[in-house]
Amino acid sequence: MVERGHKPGPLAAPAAASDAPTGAVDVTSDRVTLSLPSGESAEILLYGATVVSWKTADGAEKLFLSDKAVLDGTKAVRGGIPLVFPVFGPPPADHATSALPQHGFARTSVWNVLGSDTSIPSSVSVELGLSADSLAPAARAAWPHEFILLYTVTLTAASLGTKILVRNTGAAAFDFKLLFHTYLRLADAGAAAVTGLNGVSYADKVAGGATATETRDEVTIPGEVDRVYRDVPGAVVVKQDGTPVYSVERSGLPDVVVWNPGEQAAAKMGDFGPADGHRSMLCIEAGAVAEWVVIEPQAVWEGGVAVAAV
Ligand code: TA6
Repeated sequence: MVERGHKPGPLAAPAAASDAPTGAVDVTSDRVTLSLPSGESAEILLYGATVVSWKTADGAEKLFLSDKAVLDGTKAVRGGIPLVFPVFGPPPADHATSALPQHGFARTSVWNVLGSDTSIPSSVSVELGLSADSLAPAARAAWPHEFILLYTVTLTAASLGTKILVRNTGAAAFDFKLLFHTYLRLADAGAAAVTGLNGVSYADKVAGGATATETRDEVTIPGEVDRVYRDVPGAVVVKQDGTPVYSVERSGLPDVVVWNPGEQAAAKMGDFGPADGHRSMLCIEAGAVAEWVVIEPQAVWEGGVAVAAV
């Protein structure tokens, strides 16, 4: 079982292989900060294991965080990288997740710091854990499965990696969906495009879930977009004004959700700001969401994504 450490202390860094300066991991009561000697940093709240900041060496913030985001642990964070598990979207009434809130409990549970790695200068990582016995009673009652989630966030000079391992520690199989709900920061979503989706079938949630096949090399964001692309074959690249700015590479995660609320849906969210914030973000969400993943007792499942700022 993953121990619940209410007040994690500083973590001992393993000895460096050379005298080169290594990255640092700073743990406080509510968050973990990763930083590299070259200037990059990332911040992860223990609430939801939500990555709320990722900065490149020049100090540029790469994630969108709403200026109305609630960060006190009373509501899922609007922005950064919320973790969606074990259900994506509103739970189906006829599924074992039916009593859970939209997108499940991972993003609203308090995670534990399990360890960190600063052994090489060019990379720093932290591992967070969540298990059935550390869930809030309401979530435990709503979804009574035995599990462990191990979540590793890795910062390098060029990328932010997020990798998750799910282990079924119980005696019965269960099924789940999982997704990294990554809010990328953009200069102007209206002049952005997403490549890597041509020929891929998708469900269009704005059109009531209608399915179709993408025919464009460059998917643009003229307003509200909410599409679940299924079995995306390779990397997805986000362009700003024709220039690639992010490359998203996945392993073990077949699907990609492209979401921007547009002006009207953004205005309906009490925690979304500023008013024109939808223009500064685009969610490119890597996940396993088109189908339920079945995990047998004691089995392990892994998925990960690396976002490179290019
Ligand atoms: O992943 C896209 C999506 O499921 C959208 O349909 C949208 O409503 C969004 O997530 C945000 O969900 P939230 O529960 O965070 O308001």
